[in-house]
Amino acid sequence: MKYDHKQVEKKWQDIWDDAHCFEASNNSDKEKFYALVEFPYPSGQGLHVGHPRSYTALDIVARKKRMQGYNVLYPMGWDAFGLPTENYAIKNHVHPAEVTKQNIARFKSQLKSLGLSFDWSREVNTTDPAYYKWTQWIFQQLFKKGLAYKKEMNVNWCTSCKCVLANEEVVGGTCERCGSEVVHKNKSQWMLKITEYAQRLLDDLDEVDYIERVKTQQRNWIGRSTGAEVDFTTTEGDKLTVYTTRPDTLFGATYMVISPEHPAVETWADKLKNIDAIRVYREEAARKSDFERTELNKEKTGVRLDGVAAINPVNGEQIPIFVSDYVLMGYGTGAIMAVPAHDDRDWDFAKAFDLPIIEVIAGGNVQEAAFTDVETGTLVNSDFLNGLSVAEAKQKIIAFLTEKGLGHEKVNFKLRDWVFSRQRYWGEPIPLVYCEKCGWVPVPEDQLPLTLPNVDSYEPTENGESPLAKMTDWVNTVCPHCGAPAKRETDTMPQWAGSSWYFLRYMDPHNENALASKEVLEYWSPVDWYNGGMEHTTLHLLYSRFWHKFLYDIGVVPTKEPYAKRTSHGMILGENGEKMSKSRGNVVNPDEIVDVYGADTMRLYEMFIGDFEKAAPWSPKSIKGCRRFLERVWALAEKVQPGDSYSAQHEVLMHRTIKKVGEDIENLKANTAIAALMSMLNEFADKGVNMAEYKTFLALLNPFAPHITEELWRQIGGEGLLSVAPWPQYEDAKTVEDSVELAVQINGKLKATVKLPVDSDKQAAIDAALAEEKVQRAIEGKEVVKQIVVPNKIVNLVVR
Ligand code: ANZ
Ligand code: ZN
Repeated sequence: MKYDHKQVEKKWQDIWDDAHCFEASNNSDKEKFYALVEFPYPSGQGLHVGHPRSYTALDIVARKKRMQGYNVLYPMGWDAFGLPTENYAIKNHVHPAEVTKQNIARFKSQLKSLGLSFDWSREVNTTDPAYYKWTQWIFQQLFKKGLAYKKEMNVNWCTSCKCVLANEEVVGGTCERCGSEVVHKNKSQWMLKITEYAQRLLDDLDEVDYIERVKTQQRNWIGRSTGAEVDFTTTEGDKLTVYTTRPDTLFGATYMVISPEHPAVETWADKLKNIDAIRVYREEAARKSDFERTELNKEKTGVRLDGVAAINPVNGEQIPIFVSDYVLMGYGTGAIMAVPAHDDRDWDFAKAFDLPIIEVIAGGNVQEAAFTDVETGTLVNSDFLNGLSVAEAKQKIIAFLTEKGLGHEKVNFKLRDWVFSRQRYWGEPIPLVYCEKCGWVPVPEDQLPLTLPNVDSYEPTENGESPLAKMTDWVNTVCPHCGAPAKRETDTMPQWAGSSWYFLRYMDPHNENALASKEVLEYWSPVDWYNGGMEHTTLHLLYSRFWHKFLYDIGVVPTKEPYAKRTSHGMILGENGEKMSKSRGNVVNPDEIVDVYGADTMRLYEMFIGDFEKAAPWSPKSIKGCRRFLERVWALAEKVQPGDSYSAQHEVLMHRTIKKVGEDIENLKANTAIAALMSMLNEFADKGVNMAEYKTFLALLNPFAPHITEELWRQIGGEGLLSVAPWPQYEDAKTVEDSVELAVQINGKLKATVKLPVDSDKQAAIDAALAEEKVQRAIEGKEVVKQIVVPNKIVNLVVR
């Protein structure tokens, strides 16, 4: 019989479905194992060959754990709110809900065709009102605890999406999603106080098993730094406060810079002779992204304030104040003391504006020290700090400032609060009502979900208001508090809302009374293993840790951290080594691969493609190799000899391979596991295979190629479903060979081989060699002048 993947794969997918064999139980005596992959955004393009890399890797883990007797939860769902769907809906005049439905149907059938062992009975969809009821509920809890607030602020505005973006969504000054220019705009926005959790988000990284680069990226993003806030007085008699990580360099501060948006500018407007020039400069700055503004080697620009100056608090010197775009309003206090001798940006600026430069630290590479935290050197030109080390000087100056009431120690974080509103239609409505008398009031809990109204047009408005604002029937309501006329919030939540807690819903997806029941949360928490893209490290991964910590604080979830372990996969690139994209014409459609070669080949190939953590280019040639391997596995079934225990010749191979494949799966080294299975197959093809051996082989291969192994298992009379059969066991002692073959050479030429116990001594090896008939014939009549033994490998006899 020929291997017909189409027939085999469909058949087993149906059988697994009917048997419900991948459904997890919320009521089980087994040990639980919760494996999670990032649920996809169901785009109109369908599944990308990149998706299955992550899904297959954890599918292999999930399948093995199931065979090992765990109660495994491996769920899948849809992160379905978002702009591409909305934009498509606008263009094609269909409701986004309809578009979403079609996209999900396509994605689901593609995923099913890959034989992934998801528990489809727990499928979630973030756009389902029964789901977003709880997203809204969590938002209301945040609001009630003062962690959601509305604020007029300078936001990133994508000129093409007509939508506010979080800092995380701006990449190199452009929109992460569409690549268009991002400008700054003042808008009133809902904000979530993730900054309140900054320290805990940082500290608790020590308690989780995340790969190092994920931890590092999160730490850098949270960006904790310690320094001081220092008050400078001005010639106006008021105070200008700066944040500095180097208060020790205070004597070297020869000018100050404030952000063009700093409120002091308008406070001093009457006094500033060049206020017009300053305002023009501010407008120019507003058009630039933070990224452009703070780039190290960009040309420094600015305007000197004509009419107001500052006074350095430690020496009473009057110093000029500038506005410059390299100082951002959103960090520290939006004002800095500039120390050109020891800060690169200040140095460039001082050179451009011909300002004094005073060295205050001698020795060591101080220029570099400011940026690398290698704070070496000794204080000079600094009065009472002279002669101190940087660390000592910091301590002393902070004590001095504190005592005089001029400043204090201060910890700062780079992390910003999370901009949580979008002026778009296709998102969760923010469940709040504005009443003139009572302010913002939550929609009563029994009225959740607050569903999206049906509108005729989802077009974003030119003035940046949500399309919902035009729906007056929906907007006008009464205050839940006092009954007076009131208005609904018309902004919706950002795409990151639904994904911030979805892993909790999988535990109890049909619960109508809670996001999940206490017992169930207790049983499944935390997620044991979460795999996802590196690009989500500072967005989704951080956001969901924040929400989870909040839910922990209000007693909803039982653990501080949502995920015990986090790994990340490399991207699958096009054949030419570039990122796959339509415009580059290098996109591979997974449907075609499954159609021509089958899902099992596709799975094997994606796992064999290279180190899981690294990017890998697509290679049609190795797909064929994977397919051939499966054909040989199929053909071998006809050659299996009877035998219900491992043969002596294969015993070590069996135990060793069981051990290796199991360990490799745990370490996401599917590629080397597959290589071990390939060499096992070669061994069988060479030397024969019995039933016990073949069964073990099929079990080991099953997580990688579940359909073909399930079919062969049935054909050879295996019991039940292989997918839930016990995982093969090994004995450590049997993984090592107890005898080895040594090559016997005469004058360097191979003449024979001898089998000896491992680590036999030199004499035993020589004796065994001399006992061989071929050897005796070769040395007959000659004199052995030298005997060389390489233990466990070679006996070489030199003869004359
Ligand atoms: C004086 C100084 C001397 C500084 C020196 C550095 C080196 P991190 O470590 O990233 O927290 N700074 C403060 N607020 C700023 C803002 N809003 N925009 C741009 N730069 C700002 O950086 C803190 C340092 O960045 C601060 O310490 C300040 O410059 C600058 F040899 O103050 B420093
Ligand atoms: Zn009211």
